Amino acid sequence: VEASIPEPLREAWRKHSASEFTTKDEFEKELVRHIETTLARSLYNCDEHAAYSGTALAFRDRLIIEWNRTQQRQTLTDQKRVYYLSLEFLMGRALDNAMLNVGQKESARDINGVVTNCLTEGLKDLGFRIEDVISQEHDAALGNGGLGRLAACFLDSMATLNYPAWGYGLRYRYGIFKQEIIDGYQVEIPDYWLDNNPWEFPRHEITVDIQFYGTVRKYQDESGKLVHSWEDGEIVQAVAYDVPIPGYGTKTTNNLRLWSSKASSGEFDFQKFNAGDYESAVADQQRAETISAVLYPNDNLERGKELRLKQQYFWCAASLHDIVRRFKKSKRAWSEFPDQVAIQLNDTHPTMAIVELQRILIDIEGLEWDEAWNIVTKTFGYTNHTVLPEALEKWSVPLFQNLLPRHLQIIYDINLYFLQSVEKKFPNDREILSRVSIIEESHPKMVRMAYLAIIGSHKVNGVAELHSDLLKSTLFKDFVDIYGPDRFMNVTNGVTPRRWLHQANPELSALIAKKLGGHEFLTDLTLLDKLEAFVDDKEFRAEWSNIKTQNKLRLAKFIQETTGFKVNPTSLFDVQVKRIHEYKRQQLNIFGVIHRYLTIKAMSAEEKKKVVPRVSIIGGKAAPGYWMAKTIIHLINKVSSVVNNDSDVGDLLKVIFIQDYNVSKAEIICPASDISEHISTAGTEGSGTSNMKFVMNGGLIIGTCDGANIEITREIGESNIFLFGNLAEDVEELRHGHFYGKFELDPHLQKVFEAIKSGTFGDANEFQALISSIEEHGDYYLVSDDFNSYITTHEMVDEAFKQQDEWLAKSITSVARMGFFSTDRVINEYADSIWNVEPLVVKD
Ligand code: CBF
Repeated sequence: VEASIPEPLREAWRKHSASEFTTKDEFEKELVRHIETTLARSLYNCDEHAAYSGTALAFRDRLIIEWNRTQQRQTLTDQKRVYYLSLEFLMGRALDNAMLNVGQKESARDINGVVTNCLTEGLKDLGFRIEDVISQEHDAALGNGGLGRLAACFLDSMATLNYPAWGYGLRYRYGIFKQEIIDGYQVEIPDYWLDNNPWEFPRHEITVDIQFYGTVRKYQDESGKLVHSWEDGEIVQAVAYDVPIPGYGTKTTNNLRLWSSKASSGEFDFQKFNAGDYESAVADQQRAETISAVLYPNDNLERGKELRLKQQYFWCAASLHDIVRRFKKSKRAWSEFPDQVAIQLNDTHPTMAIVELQRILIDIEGLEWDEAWNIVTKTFGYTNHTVLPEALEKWSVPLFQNLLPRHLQIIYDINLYFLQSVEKKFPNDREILSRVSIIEESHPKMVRMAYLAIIGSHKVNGVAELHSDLLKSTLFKDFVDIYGPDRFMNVTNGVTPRRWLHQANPELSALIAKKLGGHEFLTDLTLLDKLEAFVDDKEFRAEWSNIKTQNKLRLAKFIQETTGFKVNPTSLFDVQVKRIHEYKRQQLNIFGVIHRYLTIKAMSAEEKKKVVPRVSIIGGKAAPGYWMAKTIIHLINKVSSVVNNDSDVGDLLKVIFIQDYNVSKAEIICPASDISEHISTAGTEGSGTSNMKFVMNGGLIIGTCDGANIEITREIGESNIFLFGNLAEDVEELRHGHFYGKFELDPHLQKVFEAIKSGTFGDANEFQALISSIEEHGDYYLVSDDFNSYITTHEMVDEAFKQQDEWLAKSITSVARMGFFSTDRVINEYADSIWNVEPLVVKD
């Protein structure tokens, strides 16, 4: 193709094509140009935010070139591509990450923290500090928590490893709400994040019409073939917005395509407008735009709302249309579709894509059912992230019938053929049919999306060993019997070391690079194991310890600025940051804090001298309708104001609630923890990924035998982690005992409850439901059962922290053994065992 373009033309393009900045002058020129022309600002009114926008625009001009080239390369080679369908991409900030990934920030900070780089220097010449400029960026928060952040880490690794891969998601106008704490209560503020977003490219020419409602007309065509025609209803338009995803240390820049909804009939109804009916003239437009307006703020909790199903179908149908269009350009036979296309379903949210592909193949492309279904099942893979029953998606059949009538028919057919095959395999087992049916025979009937996802995929994976084992032995047991064990597998999660080590903790990354002779560990994390040779090196330990102190100082400063509380950075920083959920047990944490507070209050002055000062830091959002989670936040904030103002306690204990925890705050928090808490009831957490981020940054962890804590323990060694609590295999028995045996509250917890009930932390009625869920209603999350082991393990943490030398050895050893937890390893596993896709290596 290149050869078909005359050389002078190519030469002219090459000459003027944007390339990396090599001098600060080049960058300054572009920065000033963007500030003065694109942003219409000047020397006199260029604030930090304008400097950020100018930098982002100047930098993104460079990014686009590689992005275009990557797309051309992928089209030309026509290799198999991966499409990652996720309703959530929790990206965080883009500028810092993009600069690091394309190497324009590499020399930004040397080991002593001295900054030498053309972007940094250029900004300085114009009166700005790069750190301040970077921190102007609004987080792209199109996700709730672990699931969305995992998708973002996957995009980074797929690009870094040169896989031809696209992400597909929704372009929400409002991301996850902003959390404010007012009088100790969570208040939700809308997160409108799209003003001046330099990272997205509207593709107004790429639109897809998406149909809803209507009816299905059945008739025979001239050849006698039965035709299903989906007619009438409502059409909404999907418009593509593209976001470049640069890989680290490679020219590959992949694409994330987000769909936005718009009325298909143009701006608004002119007939109504001319008749003076202004309100209803815009009503259709507004209704259409509502589809992509807001991210549902529930994590591990499904509510069965029609708008959510609309979002899911809208996004799946637009993405499938795009994928099929791209495939059809290659003029290959349909049977080759699975050789060219792998689609990964991030949870059951995109399960409608299975049904949509079957519909396209049989209703539009005219394939026979079996041929089409064979293509579908070879194309899809499904990742399950949780065993929690409240998170499993089910849609009511009447709602489905109304919104997507043709799809419901197809689901019924899929189910029929599936149940016929089950009946053949287990002719004497009638019960299994109702257990595995996609349709639950309840009132109303429900469509079980996880079952549809399993039946329509060739591989189903869990996200950590215990989680995958539990799926096979409980939730999906029947399906293992039906399909055999090969369809089910485990791929333990990871995180990208680029953002979570190099970007979040540049000093530690630089120190590691100094020891290992370069930054290669960022693309081969197993190289970290070489650090173990330096565990006893005194100078190295001192540097390691100094970096932790600096990071703690940075967090202490942030805490003072945002909460007004002053914390002593020599204290033990104990962190739990994640979504607030009963199964994650922030209530256990705060009860433990109250126990510590009561213990200190009862101490003599002499005894107090032996106490290891502690700062308990907790952060996370509760789903707006999750009342118990909000009660936990309220209690944490009440305890914080009592403890932090108690002069008897002083610096021995401080309790901090971090408001509006998000990705950019995590980047400050993770490097600063001494110990972090991953304390879910055993068997409830899919994997957890913040556990990995903390250990990668030299923090130790206290945790239950749950999720990826188990593999972390296996990798770093039992002596480097503080495990406590009951095991998953005992949970059912214990729960049974709470109802049918004698339930005895742990005596220490009893004292904690007495303090709360006596009003030590304000109006006791506010916390009554939280207490009675444990005392009276069965303690489903085993808070009481695990309390004693939790507080005694914390005592061990205190003792261990006193031995700073040993603590440092644990910290270094743990980091050295974290090589397994890079998403690069994870993506390679998906590529080999699910997608069957090869990287597209780029030559210079
Ligand atoms: O696999 C990524 C994460 O997904 C969840 O957040 C989810 O299902 N929403 C799980 O709860 C996490 O355990 C898991 O790490």
